[in-house]
Amino acid sequence: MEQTLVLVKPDGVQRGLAGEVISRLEKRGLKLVALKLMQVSDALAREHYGEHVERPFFPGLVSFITSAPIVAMVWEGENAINLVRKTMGTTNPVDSDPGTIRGDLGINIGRNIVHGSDGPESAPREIGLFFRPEEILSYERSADPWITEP
Ligand code: DAT
Ligand code: MG
Repeated sequence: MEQTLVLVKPDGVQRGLAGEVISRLEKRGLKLVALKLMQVSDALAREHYGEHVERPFFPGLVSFITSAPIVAMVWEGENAINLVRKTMGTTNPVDSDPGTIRGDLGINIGRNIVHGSDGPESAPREIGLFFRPEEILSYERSADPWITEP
């Protein structure tokens, strides 16, 4: 089953929106399989956002993501990567549709509340940066057959 990394970024935690993000993904039908509150180190931030190292916003991005605790999670489900991205909304909240996390809760690209892996290559790479394999659980929910046709 597909898995994806989701981060509630420092702005989301500071604004008390971690529960809101979790709630929206739960209600969507995705399954939470790993979760921790953590402080991101400079090294982890640079590795996680490595694709953006040449961009002008990179230093600000690293200092922001390391500035306060985040909630890191792995969510699982059919098409989990794409579903999380759609539920998050576009990168810039100014363009995000109402009904999405960023479209309902944000107004600024540098304070867009949430991170979600963007594809089948980045998801396992990012999950591996934030979680050891034994921290990711496998379990049944009684609602599963009511969410996904068996
Ligand atoms: P996403 O988080 O939607 O996957 P991304 O991977 O392109 O977006 O960028 C990572 C983060 O960097 C993004 O959530 C916010 C920040 N960012 C992206 N583009 C930016 C820009 N033009 N100015 C400032 N921050 C930006
Ligand atoms: Mg991205």
